[in-house]
Amino acid sequence: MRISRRELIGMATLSACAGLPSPELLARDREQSIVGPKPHGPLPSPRQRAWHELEMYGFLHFTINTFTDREWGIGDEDPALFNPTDFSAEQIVTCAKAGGLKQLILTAKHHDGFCLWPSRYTEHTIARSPYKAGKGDIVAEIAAACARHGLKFGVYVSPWDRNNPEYGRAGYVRVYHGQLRELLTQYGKLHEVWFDGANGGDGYYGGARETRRIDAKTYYQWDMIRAMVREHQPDAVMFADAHMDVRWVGNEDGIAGDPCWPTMDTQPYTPERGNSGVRDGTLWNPAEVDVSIRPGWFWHPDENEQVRSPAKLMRLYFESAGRGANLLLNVPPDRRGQIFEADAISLKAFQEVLGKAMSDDLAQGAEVLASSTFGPEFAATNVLTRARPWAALESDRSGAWITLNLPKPVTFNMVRVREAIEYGIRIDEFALEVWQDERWRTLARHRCLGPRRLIRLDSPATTRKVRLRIIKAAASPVLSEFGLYLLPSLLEEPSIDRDTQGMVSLRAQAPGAVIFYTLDGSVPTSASRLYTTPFALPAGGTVRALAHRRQDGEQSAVVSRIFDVAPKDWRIISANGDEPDNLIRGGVFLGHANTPVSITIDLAQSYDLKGFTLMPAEDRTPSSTTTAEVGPPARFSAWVSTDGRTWGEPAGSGEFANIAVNRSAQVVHFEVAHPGRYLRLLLPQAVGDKPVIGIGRIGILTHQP
Ligand code: FUL
Repeated sequence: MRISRRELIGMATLSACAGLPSPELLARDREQSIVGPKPHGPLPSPRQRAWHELEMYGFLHFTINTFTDREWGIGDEDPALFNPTDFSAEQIVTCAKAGGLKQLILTAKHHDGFCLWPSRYTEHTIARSPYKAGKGDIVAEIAAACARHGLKFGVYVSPWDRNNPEYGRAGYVRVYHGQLRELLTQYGKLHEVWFDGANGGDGYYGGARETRRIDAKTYYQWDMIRAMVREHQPDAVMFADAHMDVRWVGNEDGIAGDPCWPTMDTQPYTPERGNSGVRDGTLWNPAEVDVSIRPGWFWHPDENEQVRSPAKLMRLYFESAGRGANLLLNVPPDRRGQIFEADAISLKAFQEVLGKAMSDDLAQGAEVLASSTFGPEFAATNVLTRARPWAALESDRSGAWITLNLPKPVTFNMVRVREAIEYGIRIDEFALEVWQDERWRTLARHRCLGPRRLIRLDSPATTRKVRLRIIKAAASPVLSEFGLYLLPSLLEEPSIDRDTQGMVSLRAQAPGAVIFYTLDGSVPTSASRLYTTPFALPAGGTVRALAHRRQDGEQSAVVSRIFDVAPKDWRIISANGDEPDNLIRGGVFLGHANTPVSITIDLAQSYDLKGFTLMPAEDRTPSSTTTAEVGPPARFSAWVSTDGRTWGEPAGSGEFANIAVNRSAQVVHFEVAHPGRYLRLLLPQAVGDKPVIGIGRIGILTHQP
């Protein structure tokens, strides 16, 4: 069974394996800082500073999984399956660039072990695929296209290898180091090396088909890996859950904490601490937010209508990059080997709106006043010119302020402020204020200003004076940027929900918007049916909807949801755990401790069952139990019966890939449809061997495909 990234972190502090930055390194960084206020706390290395400037970049999840419709390959896949029909690194990189992505990280090797380059250390590579008759090298093609278009390039190279017969033994570590060296030396400059935390578990392992456990802290010899990366790619940051250059933000939903401190301490990593960072931590270890533009990491045809809209991408951007983290957005190539149209269009539209706003800094031309300045080189106007920062006197800490006095009233709805991080994280808490009706009005108040803070207002503010007031600080403020922008409005699409009785309700996300929808699969327009009240859809179907604002005629993207049969008349016949009805209603079902969960459901009538869906528990911290004890199920077996007594052979069995981290529904397709009225699921154990299995709602698949 897989030990997920979460469990791995719980078991071991990666500081020991990754190695902490040495005191010499920290001292050198300090020396490099220019004259001015004394730096405070840990400081970023030069490579980390360069990384912070990237702000937003892309992930390319592409491998055999793209062709097998899986999220995790087992490792037994035939390399012949890798056969993109029209691969185009040019198309991929130009789409990414049009979407504002400044770097691309490619899954050179995912957990199934298949290498997208002809590695000499294994036969399980692209050299044995039909792509370019075995002469292809996707890593080289993407690297070259990135270089052509001025994007930085990085590689994801999974430590866990479910194909390699030696995995778990010393032999594989040599293979892994060799593969890494090939990537570090053959493809030009790398700017990021991504080490996933999923380590060990079930796999093919050269035919052994068994479970192999490793001690992630010691097995891969992280000290050697670190030295190798530094030797060959000194400018590359290393990503790992904790204590490398860049930390994991703790979820795959695209959300950084507020605050999200770029510092950490040496305590064992937990996703919660990864999400918020540690204010007085001694390490500069900023968060990277990895999230996919679709529910899965790899391209799946049945997710083509679930691509995040420009408005949703904008929300993601503010909740990640806007809180000082970097956004790593996955745009997975499809089976042609290109970015799918819907993904490319959405990404581009998002970037166009953002780019348009950012091209006009409304603060330019302002007179800038401040509570104090450290000296002429640190003048307050530097927050507009940005060659050097503004610094207050060292005695001017809490209570310090900086004001933009605008020559004429300005209307804005977005503010961008940054601390000059080479001086450390100094500001604990700040407020943004505007001068209106002869007084200062507070628009926002946050902890941590940090490497980047983007404030998005619900509605635009018009004023001649904008002030940033430091409420609490560990050292005098040193700011590199203070800008005002007007982000064009982006109407968010409505949400579509269905209750257990099969009643569908649509909800607009913005006030004053109306909703139009269709049920026949066609694209809705403002001439489609107007939504007024919930409607019944118990047998399932496709709902497509958009929001429309009558005042300005603005329209949202179209959102689609495909529903299968609603659990209206279902009955849980048996389920060994608490709150069995939550399996139908949603919420959390907790199995009995240290016992496989067995669930039998009466579906009230017979269907041609093509598969089932299972939601990971929505609330993972029910009051009676802690997350340390509850985990989602790692595997399943499923049976279908016509009478609820005879069950025969399982209709399907397998693993729930990446369930420990991914919160979207697991979708399981049976190889062939099974007619029946009763569904039984057996869930033998939770990921990470946690004692209690926790799950949410269960659904069935009866529609095509
Ligand atoms: C996870 C992996 O297990 C997923 O497959 C994906 O690569 C994601 C970025 O990291 O932990």
